[in-house]
Amino acid sequence: MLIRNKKASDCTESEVTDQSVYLNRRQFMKMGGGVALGVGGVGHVAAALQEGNSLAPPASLTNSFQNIIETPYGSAEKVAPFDVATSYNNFYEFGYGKNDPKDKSAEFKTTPWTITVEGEAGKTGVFDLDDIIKESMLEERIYRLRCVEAWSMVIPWVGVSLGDVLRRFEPTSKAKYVYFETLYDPKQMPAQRGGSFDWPYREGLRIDEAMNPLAMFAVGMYGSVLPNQNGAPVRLVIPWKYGFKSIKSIVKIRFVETMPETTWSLLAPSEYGFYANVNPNVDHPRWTQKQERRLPSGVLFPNVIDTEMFNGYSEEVASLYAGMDLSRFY
Ligand SMILES: Nc1nc2c(c(=O)[nH]1)N[C@H]1C(S)=C(S)[C@@H](COP(=O)(O)O)O[C@H]1N2
Ligand SMILES: [Mo]
Repeated sequence: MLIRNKKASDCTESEVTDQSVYLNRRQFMKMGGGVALGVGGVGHVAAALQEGNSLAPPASLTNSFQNIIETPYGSAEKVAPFDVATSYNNFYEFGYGKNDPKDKSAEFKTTPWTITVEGEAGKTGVFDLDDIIKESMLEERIYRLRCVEAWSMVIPWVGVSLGDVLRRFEPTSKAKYVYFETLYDPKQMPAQRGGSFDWPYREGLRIDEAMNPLAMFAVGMYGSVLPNQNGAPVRLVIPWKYGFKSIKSIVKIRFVETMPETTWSLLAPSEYGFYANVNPNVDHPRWTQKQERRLPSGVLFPNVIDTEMFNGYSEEVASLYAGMDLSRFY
């Protein structure tokens, strides 16, 4: 995003998708999973879902993925087609182009996967991801994802509340922030072999932000496991913040007393802050944040909409920032 900011006109034709694919997954499921749907267009949805579902969860989680709980989150939203959500990505470890993550992550190995938990917590150590997840019921939550580059999409995530996971490690009263790190493995992640990034990718949240019920520890999307390009096997989804806070392929969680350094704020502190709350009233120094391209969009169908404060989640999160000057703490 530091490198280039796509304009609406830069979109590829493949992103211009038939209106029918906007059909919400739950509406689709309620209509009978495709059985009774011979009409034109709906097949696209079935195909997208099948493609999404072709990624099998590990055996230990098969049962969890077969019993995903529906939640009220985003039930009225029009979900992005699976193809768009999995081919227009930011995952700089695999390259800076929007197609690079999909094209270059096919061989990425995500099992087994462990997460190291450190710092101000009662329970620290190395934990197997399957063991962390097995203890909770998986939920589906449909959230808007708003990138700082001024595009957005609606994605049906599968996962659990981040707070529920973090509480199990018993953070101490000194845990004022929580820091996350992505895998560093230049053999598997080609862009880590060079470039201007100080790898690994790092992110962080204030502890009360992390404990907010909206914050998600996601292990899937579109009803099955995360595709590699979307941050397999586990990522954050923080829907009221710019997308770069939603760190992918997490291997480390550290509870800390002071605000941690984060990748984008280290690289360009005047452009990307620690908080990074979606805010139409605070422009990026090089472009406006008042509007966004809701994907899929393209030349014939730009689909530009107004950006909402906290990405439309004010009711849930505004109180976290009471009294703070959000133009200063951007
Ligand atoms: N490790 C890592 N996490 C990352 C990124 C990245 O480059 N590396 N990009 C971020 C950005 S800028 C966005 S917008 C989202 C994109 O998520 P998606 O590709 O699943 O839509 O992932 C975020 N998480
Ligand atoms: Mo982003």
